[in-house]
Amino acid sequence: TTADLETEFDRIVQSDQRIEPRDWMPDGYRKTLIRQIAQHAHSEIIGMQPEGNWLTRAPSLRRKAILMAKVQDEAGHGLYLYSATETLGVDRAELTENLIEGRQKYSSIFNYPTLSYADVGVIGWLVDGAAICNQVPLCRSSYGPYGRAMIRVCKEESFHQRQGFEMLMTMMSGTQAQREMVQESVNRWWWPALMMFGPPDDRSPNSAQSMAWRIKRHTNDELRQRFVDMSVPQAEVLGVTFPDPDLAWNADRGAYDFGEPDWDEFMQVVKGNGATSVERIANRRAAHENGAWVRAAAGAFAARTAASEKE
Ligand code: FAQ
Repeated sequence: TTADLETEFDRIVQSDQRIEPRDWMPDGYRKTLIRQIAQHAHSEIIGMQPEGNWLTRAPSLRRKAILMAKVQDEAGHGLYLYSATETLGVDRAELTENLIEGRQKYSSIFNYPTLSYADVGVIGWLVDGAAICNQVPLCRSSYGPYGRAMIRVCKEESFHQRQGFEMLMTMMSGTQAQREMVQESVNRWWWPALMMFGPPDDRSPNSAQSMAWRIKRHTNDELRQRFVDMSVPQAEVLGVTFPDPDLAWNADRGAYDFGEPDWDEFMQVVKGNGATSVERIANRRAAHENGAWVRAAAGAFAARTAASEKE
């Protein structure tokens, strides 16, 4: 009966075992996973654009090769995550339609422009840094295909974070103009990076249920705090500051106090009113439409191969 299936589902989740694609799961669990994993996949794919913007202007062959590899890794992450979503019974083509028609979200962070080359380093350091902070606990997510995908994704994101930090270290030991470029970029990205963790806990409608199902392991505010605590010492090593007058060590809490992100700005960006929201989707739509002939050719080839195997 359904009650027995639910009991078994709860037992698996509560004992920290994995739910696998063929296991019974509540509709709400399936829907939540499709929503979160698809949004995550879309973020990886849209997330290729801000840094991709600098591929043609990287200052050396070495920097260009590194950046190209990183952007390609993000494409790989998107494809893994679309595959993980497909195990829940949705089709990747449908997910792409949802993205380009604005029916599904992607991370707010990718709706900001990359105005200087320092942004490449700062995205690696702070954006990949925030992504790792959020995603390491997701390696223990209760849904097997998602948790397993996160393991490889996190390894690659760690490399991305280090390449960003290394690039910034190089710039910080360069000229005064380079140091200013890094600081200016940090000033623009700090608050949007904090927003990546989602709304504050008292305004996060999905957190409680996702935590009970062990899809999420920590609340948005817990992870945001962890990220701030991790980033401040790194900023000191680099020699940059964060644009937050309220940032201060709190010995009682053993953590940094920090200011409130602009949640109105966050809501506007999530609604599709970010500085580059329209451009990001237009680029994705154009890439999809320009790739139609590749999908048609691959489909025709697969059909012909299948037919000749039957003969
Ligand atoms: N942007 O109730 P909650 C990367 C939405 S890393 C846009 O708290 P939840 C790597 C949320 O969907 C970035 N929307 O939601 C990379 C919900 O709306 P809905 C991707 C946001 O799901 C680096 C509503 O607000 N990482 O790509 C955001 O429990 C460099 C209420 O929020 C992931 O997706 C936001 N920041 O918690 C690539 C990680 N925050 O769906 C290239 C996996 C919230 O009900 C270059 N996802 N919303 O219509 C998660 O951990 C969670 O989904 C959260 C949100 C924490 C993002």
